[in-house]
Amino acid sequence: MSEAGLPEHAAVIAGKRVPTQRWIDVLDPSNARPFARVARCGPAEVQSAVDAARHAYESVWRFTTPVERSQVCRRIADALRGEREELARLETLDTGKPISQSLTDVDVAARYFDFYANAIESLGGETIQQRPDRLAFTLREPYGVCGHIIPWNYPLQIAARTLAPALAAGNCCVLKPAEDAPLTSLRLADLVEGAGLPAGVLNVVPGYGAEAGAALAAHPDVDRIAFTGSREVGEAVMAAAARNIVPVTLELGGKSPQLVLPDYDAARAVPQIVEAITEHAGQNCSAGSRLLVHRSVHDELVAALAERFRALRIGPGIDDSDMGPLISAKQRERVLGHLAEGRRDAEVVVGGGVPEGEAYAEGFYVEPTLLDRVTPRHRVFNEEIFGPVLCVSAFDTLDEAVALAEHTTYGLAAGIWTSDVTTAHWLAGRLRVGQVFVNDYSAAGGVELPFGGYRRSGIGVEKGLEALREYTRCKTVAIHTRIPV
Ligand code: TXE
Repeated sequence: MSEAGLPEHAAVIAGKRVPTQRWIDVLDPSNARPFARVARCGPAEVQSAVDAARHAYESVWRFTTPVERSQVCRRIADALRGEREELARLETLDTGKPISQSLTDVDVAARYFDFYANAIESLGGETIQQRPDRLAFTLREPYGVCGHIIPWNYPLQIAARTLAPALAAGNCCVLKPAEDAPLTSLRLADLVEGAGLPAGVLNVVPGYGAEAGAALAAHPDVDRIAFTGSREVGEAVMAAAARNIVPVTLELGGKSPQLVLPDYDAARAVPQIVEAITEHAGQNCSAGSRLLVHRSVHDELVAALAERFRALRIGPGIDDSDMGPLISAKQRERVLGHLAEGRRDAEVVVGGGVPEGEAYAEGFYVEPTLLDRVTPRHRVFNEEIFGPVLCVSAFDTLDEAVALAEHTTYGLAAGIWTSDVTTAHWLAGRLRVGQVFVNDYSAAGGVELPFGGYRRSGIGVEKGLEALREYTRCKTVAIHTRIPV
């Protein structure tokens, strides 16, 4: 406990809580008040964490069998489920999101550990029949020490998404959670210990990006880096990794379009279109933030969306509102900056600012906002807002819809709403994005589905079996088999 009575959470390195004098206050986004403190780690703690991970790798983890690692992952999944309510409460206090969304996050986090527990048991290399007197085959080996830098929007889910395949594949990890929402990552470190993960296999170093994050990304003894966050920091992480010639996975957000074609009963799409931009107040890398609507259904759809936007209950996540606050004052300023331009450039159908009323005075709230008549000339059309702001544009032809969809440098996801299977396939092939969801944007949540960005949305693939391959590397062995006579 701090002098002010705040619970304190130290870094976890080599299975131990590390004493520190430097702390970061963690704020509850619904009222901007601190409710906990976490260690402010820097290069020294990152060095210890990487050393601990290396030691655990060389002394224990690299000698484990896939079955042993599978069993540990399964127990981690059980441990997450065993603390479902408490973890969700912590996640909601930390991020501001509605408690039902946090409960889902815990379930999804557990499913990642289950999924990779199963998958690692069947991962294998291949045999290559190159010559009769040569037995050639490939092995899938872990990298060794992996660094994971994660954001604040889905802390527990993203920690599990990136750690579960890495650990299952036999790597040891150093996790740097975001300064704005670090608590469930630290709680995860306790849970994995209880689940039998040897000390040092997972180390958690909370801290600021410029201090702990940069030190981890640049560390010469880290063999692989996974980063989820802003494009600007992604570039810096990739540059640091380039100096050590290590691979990176980058997940850098998007400006994902949803295309509504005239043949589709648009009313059926309304709940998912709204959810895709208001889940966690739009702070979601694959948020469906641009709605491209055929002109013939435009007015009717915008009216239906407006009705649903107006009905959303905004409030603290702990009350299980429909939409909570944004994560921080900084993010709210960013989103309000976009809204100021949106009000000037486009037509505000619903929202557009800060909700009125005393209940919203202290927290980082913004209104769910529906902007119509947005065009590619507008900044809100092109830049990731990372808030509950849906930008609507009308199109007349499919080619025009594709041109609008592609008018971005991002390429993470796209939604297509159509009853015409030929059109669906054609569009899925055309769009330069990593994931296409036809008549089901909620598929974005599936842990089994590979997930990665095209273009400036990132590099590499997370989730699904692809991620397991990403956390192993390929070694070729060739043996001369001719017996001398
Ligand atoms: O991200 P940062 P921020 C986007 C979204 C949002 C914007 C800014 O558009 O509005 O980024 O958010 C760590 N070296 N996304 O400022 O700074 C940091 O401590 C190494 C999209 O919060 O990128 C945190 O752990 N690490 C997104 C993580 O990077 C550094 C999720 C993300 O923070 C660092 C979040 C450095 N120099 C934001 N500086 C998504 N893809 O889902 C910071 N960090």
